[in-house]
Amino acid sequence: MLENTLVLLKPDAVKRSISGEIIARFERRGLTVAAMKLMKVSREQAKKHYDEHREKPFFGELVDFITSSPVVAMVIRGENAVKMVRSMMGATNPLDSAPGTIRGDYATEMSKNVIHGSDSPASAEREMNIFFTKDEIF
Ligand code: DGI
Repeated sequence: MLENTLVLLKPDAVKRSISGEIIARFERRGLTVAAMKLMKVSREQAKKHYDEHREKPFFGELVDFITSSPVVAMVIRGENAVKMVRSMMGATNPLDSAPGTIRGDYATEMSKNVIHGSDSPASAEREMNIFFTKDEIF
């Protein structure tokens, strides 16, 4: 099924200038960029985005990090894009993410794990609305 998913290249990825390499991986795979912008995430957006983690001890750290410097926000589109992006990202903890995945190739720390991708079509819909207006998605 043709799907859209929300991807954030987190502040660590932008600072390390690896955004282009990561975008190229999605494009090579056959996924397309349907929306993209470099943006500073507001605390309000960050809290909404990470709402499911509101009660976790690391919630404050998550919000501080994602708002610390600009991210590349994207909508990635393709057949089963949600699942495909998740498999290309690799496990949340870089210690468990396989080489060949984005985190497995670029990340060493859980708190600086390079990328976010929506975990279900419902999350994708909710998260796209936090970062994009309808007319920014092509
Ligand atoms: O969808 P993911 O990013 O793979 O994972 P998630 O939605 O469970 O968690 C969101 C982010 O929160 C994750 O990318 C890194 C951070 N995180 C998750 N679990 C922990 C964590 N950070 C710390 N410090 N400790 C955790 O247990």
